[in-house]
Amino acid sequence: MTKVITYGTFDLFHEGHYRLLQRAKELGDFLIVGVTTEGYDQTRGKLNVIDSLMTRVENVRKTGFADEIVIEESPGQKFRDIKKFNIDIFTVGSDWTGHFDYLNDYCKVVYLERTKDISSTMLRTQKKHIQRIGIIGTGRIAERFIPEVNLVSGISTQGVYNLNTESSIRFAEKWNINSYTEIEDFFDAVDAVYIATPHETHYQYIKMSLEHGKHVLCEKPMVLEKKQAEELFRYAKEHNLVLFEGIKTAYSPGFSKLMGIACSGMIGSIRNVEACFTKLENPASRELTDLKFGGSFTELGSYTVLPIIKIFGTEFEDIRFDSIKDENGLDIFTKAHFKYPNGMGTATCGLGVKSEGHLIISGTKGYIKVDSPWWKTTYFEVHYENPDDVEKYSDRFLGDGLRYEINDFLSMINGNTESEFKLTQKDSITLTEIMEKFMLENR
Ligand code: C2G
Repeated sequence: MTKVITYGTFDLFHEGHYRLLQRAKELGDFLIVGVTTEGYDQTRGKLNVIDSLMTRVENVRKTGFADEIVIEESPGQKFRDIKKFNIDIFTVGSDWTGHFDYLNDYCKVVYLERTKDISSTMLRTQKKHIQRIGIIGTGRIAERFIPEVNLVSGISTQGVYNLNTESSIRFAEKWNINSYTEIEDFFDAVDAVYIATPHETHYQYIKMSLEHGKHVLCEKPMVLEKKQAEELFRYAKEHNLVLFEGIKTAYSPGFSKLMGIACSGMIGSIRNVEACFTKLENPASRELTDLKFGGSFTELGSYTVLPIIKIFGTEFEDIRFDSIKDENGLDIFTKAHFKYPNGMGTATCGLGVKSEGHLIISGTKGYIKVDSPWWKTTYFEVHYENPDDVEKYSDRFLGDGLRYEINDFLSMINGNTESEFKLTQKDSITLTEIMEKFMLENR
């Protein structure tokens, strides 16, 4: 007898789950299905699980494919279950390809092709709120996006579009999603769009997506002209669509905690914020060869300006830039100096100069030092005059950290505005205004 085991959350049960269980059953004679507990999903960083464990188990049971259902409670359980139940085959969808190869030492590992299309008819009849998201762009950041979507329940990657059809097909094959050569077909197949193309193309793609009635999550910097940002937000509002700038730091749990502590009065009134982010880039990269839209500030400025405007607000009195440029006139190191009535801020970015990635928030009673990389906030300390007086805080930043913004984007689509304060439209418009000013002075 061939014994097969598979695991999953099986939240908002859909045809992807059904087809996976059906094919898992066909692999052998006896199928065991492990359904994750809320606690385990929390540990592994899966967000937004809606159905209770009982409902999820019941949905798996109703398919009739499972001969036995077990509960998955902890990391390491897969190995123990394989031994305990004498399993011959471990199987899971191809969105996990490679991830469970280590189990090959104990049984056969089979990745079954994930279901690419979750039909809207099925979702509508079952009143399920699963958003199908399409990706425009096939670069590095788009690569990081897909595994993170898989860790947010209620959203599914539908497919990819890129003007360069070849790279779109390659990308789609790698991630087992659909690729679309016609942008109209792409829009027909999705409810929401993630834009991960070069900066200067964002405006057109956002506009087109909104005009097709799609919610938009766009990589930073969202656009490069203030009037474009205002126009797009206005359009989105008038058409009840969500337009969302993806600055992952703003949505991460550690950064939210940091902002709460910084603005709680613990360090008194805040007078200075210094944020630095440098990344030594390959000289042949787009960031260092695109003389119009490349450079350190357009690439990293959204991150370093973020804590300054979150703490002091968008109404600064003055902003001034200092840059070191390469032989082509492109900024490889930039400092933006902010002046507020009662405070100062410095946002430092580098693509050709390396420095400590620090964030220091100074107040009238003490200061906060956030460990590098502060833009993936995990650990920070509150210091006072007495050097022995130190309070320590930490939080999680899992994987590439895009799951937090995806989760908040999804909540907003579902009508929950609770997380809107993390990066307001005013914040995004101000960030654009700053980018525009920098480009006017430096290009
Ligand atoms: N699945 C699929 N097609 C989809 C969506 C999901 O084939 N469109 C598969 C997944 O690959 C997985 C199963 O359905 O094998 C359950 O998916 P989820 O409920 O999302 O669970 P997941 O987070 O993938 O957990 O320990 C848990 C496992 O690691 C899998």
